[in-house]
Amino acid sequence: MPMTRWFRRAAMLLLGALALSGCSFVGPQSVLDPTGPIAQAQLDLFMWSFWLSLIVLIVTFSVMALVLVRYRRRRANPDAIPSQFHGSTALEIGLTIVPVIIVILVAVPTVRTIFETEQRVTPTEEDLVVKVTGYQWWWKFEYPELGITTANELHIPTDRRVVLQLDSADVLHSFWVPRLAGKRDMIPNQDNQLWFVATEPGNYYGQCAELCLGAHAYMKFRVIATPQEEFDAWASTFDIEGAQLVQADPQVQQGYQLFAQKGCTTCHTIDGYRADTMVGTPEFPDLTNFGLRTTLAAAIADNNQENLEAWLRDPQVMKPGNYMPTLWQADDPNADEEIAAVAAYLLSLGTADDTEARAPMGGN
Ligand code: HEC
Ligand SMILES: [Cu+2]
Repeated sequence: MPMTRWFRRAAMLLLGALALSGCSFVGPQSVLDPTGPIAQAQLDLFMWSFWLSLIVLIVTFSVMALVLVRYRRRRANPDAIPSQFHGSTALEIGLTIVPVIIVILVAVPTVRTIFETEQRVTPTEEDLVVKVTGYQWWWKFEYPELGITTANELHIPTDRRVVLQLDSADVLHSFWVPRLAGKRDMIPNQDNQLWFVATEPGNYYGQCAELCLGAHAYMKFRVIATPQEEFDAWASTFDIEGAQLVQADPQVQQGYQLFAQKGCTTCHTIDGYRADTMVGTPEFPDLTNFGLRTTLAAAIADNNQENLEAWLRDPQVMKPGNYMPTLWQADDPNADEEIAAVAAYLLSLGTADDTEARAPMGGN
């Protein structure tokens, strides 16, 4: 029955439209919702080419529709041939010049934007320089002027130019925060640069944009832009004299002990607390002030007691393929209690006040 077929077609169209409308244009990783000059310039260029293409499309399709209707075969005189204009010099010149003009209209702003946004800059004292290193599958952020090393959450001040030095410790990665700037490759032993300005405070979502094997899809990060004073307050929490404070709470104390006993210190640093076996720069996420982090394991989950416990019990469940081992046997009778204590300790980092005891140096 043709009627039902039409109904089905209409329903399919409606569903398609609904699905499309589900793709929000202003999600947390949308290039259509830029903040700051770089992302804005890139969007402007995109919109310019988009409208230009739309005009070309409308003109071309209108001419096509006109020709189809006007010169269609007519019943009254089926063999009639429309008047021919082969060899029309005016038309040929026109059809050559118009595309050239269109190419110029696209090329000039494109080249200009590339020079404006991709140009290498020499950082001045006004700028904030951050060294970013990509690892399989997390990010190290170092602030050379502030002596801070952290992971997966890049704090920056608003309205100030941030100059990133991009590097990779292993394979190719790509640094991408769609709302702040376009992608930039991170290549081992090649010093790439990216700069941007966040003009609004916010929590910007980032993502590795270069297939880097295993847990690539889980290699996310956050850029947390706050006014300069808040940024300074965050940075000052890293002024740790000798060792990070440990809260007096017995569970936190237990977690602190276990952190060394379970061997976490062979890989992870907490300021003033690292195993002697660890040499050179840490190749694993620095956990100093971890309690101030909002996310966990390269921004794949919220940082809270429940998720941290799940992570510690078996990191492979939450983030398949990553390089952190499980440190508790499945049948360990103390696992629940110990994991809860370590999670509580990690969440307390950076939140203790100065009246609490400083942790002794070194692991066990
Ligand atoms: C063999 C080295 C190794 C050991 C030992 C190890 N980890 Fe990890 N850890 C890693 C790696 C690698 C990652 C990064 C995983 C990822 O996100 O891809 C990680 C990530 C983490 C994270 C998330 C970091 C972040 O920036 O979000 C936490 C928390 C953590 N480990 C805690 C621990 C604790 C607690 C222990 C001891 C029970 C421990 N780790 C033992 C290698 C190790
Ligand atoms: Cu990557």
